[in-house]
Amino acid sequence: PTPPSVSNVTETEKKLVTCPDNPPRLVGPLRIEFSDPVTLDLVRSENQVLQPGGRFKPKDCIAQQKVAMIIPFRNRDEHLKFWLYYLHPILQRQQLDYGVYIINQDGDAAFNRAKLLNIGYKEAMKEYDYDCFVFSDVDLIPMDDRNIYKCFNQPRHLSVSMDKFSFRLPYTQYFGGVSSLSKDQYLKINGFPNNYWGWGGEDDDIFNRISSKGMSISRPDGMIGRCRMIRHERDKQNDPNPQRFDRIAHTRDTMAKDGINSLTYEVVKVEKDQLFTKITVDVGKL
Ligand code: UDH
Repeated sequence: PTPPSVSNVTETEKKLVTCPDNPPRLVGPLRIEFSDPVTLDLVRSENQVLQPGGRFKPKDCIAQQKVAMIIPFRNRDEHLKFWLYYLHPILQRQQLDYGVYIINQDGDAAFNRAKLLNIGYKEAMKEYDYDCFVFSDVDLIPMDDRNIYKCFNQPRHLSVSMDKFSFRLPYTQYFGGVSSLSKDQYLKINGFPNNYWGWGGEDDDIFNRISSKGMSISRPDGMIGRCRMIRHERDKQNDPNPQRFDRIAHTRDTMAKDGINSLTYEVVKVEKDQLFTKITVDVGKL
């Protein structure tokens, strides 16, 4: 007979098994609309299971993955409320062990989306042993909860059929909007570029990094991958970057020295809300 084991694990924890591939409480297609504004207090009251910083773990099984949701952000509070309102319940039904990180660019210099995503990776890793990273624009909401916000064998593009592109991929190599990379996949491409200031190109650079390392893009099917974008005008300090075409043409030469290995920034403030961790950062300027 085996001797009684000495451990701190409680009886209930011992019985937990890994969560299934098909989470049982998924509902499929969702009604997503943005006509009635939501408040953070409403979202907080509907998500009382969350731990400070927008953290969650399923209680009836052990999550397959520990996922950091990384959102590049500046001055989009209205969009963020909708994102939190829709995504928290979806991510819980998906039985993920997750945390939500809002990476807020301080100041009003040119916006730098990819650098904010790198910072999100770095800051999230300081907090928890995440093995998967979902990088999501703040204005994109999935229309089907079977589009699971986790990592796959290959880097995943999740926002494959957006309403603004008539529910089609704008081009085959498109990797913008919402994507996921495991820690290994992310490190294999040295993270993302830090020098795309203003709008555009950084997502194509990431695609180039992935394909140059011999990886391919995984995608959900077009129905499950439908999502809505909250309509908005172009932000201040996010005009199309005229250097983007030149930079994309040289990803293979630049990626080894520009990425997570060359990232520099200053943390200005860290705020822990029930719904998210908001990290305000100085990313420098062009
Ligand atoms: N973002 C911010 N604040 C900014 C700029 C960008 O939070 O000032 C973040 C946000 O998460 C956003 C993402 O970066 O979802 C991508 O930026 P974007 O929404 O500007 O890019 P997109 O391609 O839109 O979605 C481009 C402008 C379209 C103008 C259309 C006018 N009719």
